[in-house]
Amino acid sequence: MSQPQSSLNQTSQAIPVQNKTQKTGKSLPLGLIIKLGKFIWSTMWHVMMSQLAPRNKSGEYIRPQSQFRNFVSSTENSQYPPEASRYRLYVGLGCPWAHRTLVTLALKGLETTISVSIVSPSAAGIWVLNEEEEGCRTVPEIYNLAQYNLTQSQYQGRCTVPILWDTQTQTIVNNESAEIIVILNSQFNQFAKNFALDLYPDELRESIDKWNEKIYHAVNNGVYRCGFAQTQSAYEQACNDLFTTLDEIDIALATSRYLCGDQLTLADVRLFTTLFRFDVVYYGLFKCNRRRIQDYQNLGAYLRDLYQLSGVADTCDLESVKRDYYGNLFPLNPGGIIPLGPDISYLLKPHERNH
Ligand SMILES: N[C@@H](CCC(=O)N[C@@H](CS)C(=O)NCC(=O)O)C(=O)O
Repeated sequence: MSQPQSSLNQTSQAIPVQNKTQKTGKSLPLGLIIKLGKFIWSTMWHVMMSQLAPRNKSGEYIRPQSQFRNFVSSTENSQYPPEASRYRLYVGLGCPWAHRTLVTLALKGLETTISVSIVSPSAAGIWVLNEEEEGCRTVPEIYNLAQYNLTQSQYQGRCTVPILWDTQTQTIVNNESAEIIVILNSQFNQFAKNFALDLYPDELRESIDKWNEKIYHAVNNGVYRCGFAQTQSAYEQACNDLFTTLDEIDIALATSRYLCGDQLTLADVRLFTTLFRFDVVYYGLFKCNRRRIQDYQNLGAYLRDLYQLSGVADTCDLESVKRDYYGNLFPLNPGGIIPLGPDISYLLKPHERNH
């Protein structure tokens, strides 16, 4: 019986680089090029990740704290009283944290009270405005202006979105999405179309806070802990935490329409923006590929339910999510090729969660 020809022989004959090396001696051997490439690539990756994704000694990603933490309130002498057309949100459409603020804005019906400026990531990985505003062209310039107006000093931290901006004092009120959505839920009711909708009611706060705590660590930030892990063990820990928590949520959703019962809350808003991105970018790019959300019986239908709530689908921009994650936002895809899929039309299928 004739043996198949050795693939090694075939390869060495087929690779012109090696032949050229032998003939001219000018190019490096292929093996060396690959080794050198891997070394440079992995060194650069560690340098970039150490800037982009701070980590602890075990290689686990640690998210920096947001620094502007003021509140809009109608109390006497409030520096930031609720007013129509005074505040503005800076958001990137790819960003899940910024997306929380857009969903809350839509659910409350505050689109005509608070304006929205959309920013996009530049090739250098900073958020850039579509047009000059407040004399600024980039989000770092917005942060510097705010810091200068508050303390006459230069801003030192991360320049993240979302930002709740006060056009009157030209400062940042708050840059923490978890707090901005609490502000939007409660402080602008006099202007809100859906003023009676309370996404953070007193009687559910304990349950909402409990879910938020668990879901932030294991899911919202958990997908980043997977994607930005810098050691195998840090990745495995994050991935196990993520899927254990998704399984737990799936079980809870078997007997409850939303996380805290029949009523939609901020806990659902916070989970939704991560779930929307899950099968699209986290599953592949961040290596969260044990299971897709659409394959969970309850979580899959729950995602469809939230997506179909009035105004929510309009806040979801699939193309921006793919473009930002696979393109300029993270150095995880050096070739810059953006996948064609997935098709998310299944999000419009009946969810039957209201029975
Ligand atoms: N804690 C912040 C995190 C926001 C955040 O990390 N945003 C990302 C975009 S998805 C960002 O702007 N990153 C830019 C940077 O870190 O320089 C929040 O929830 O508001």
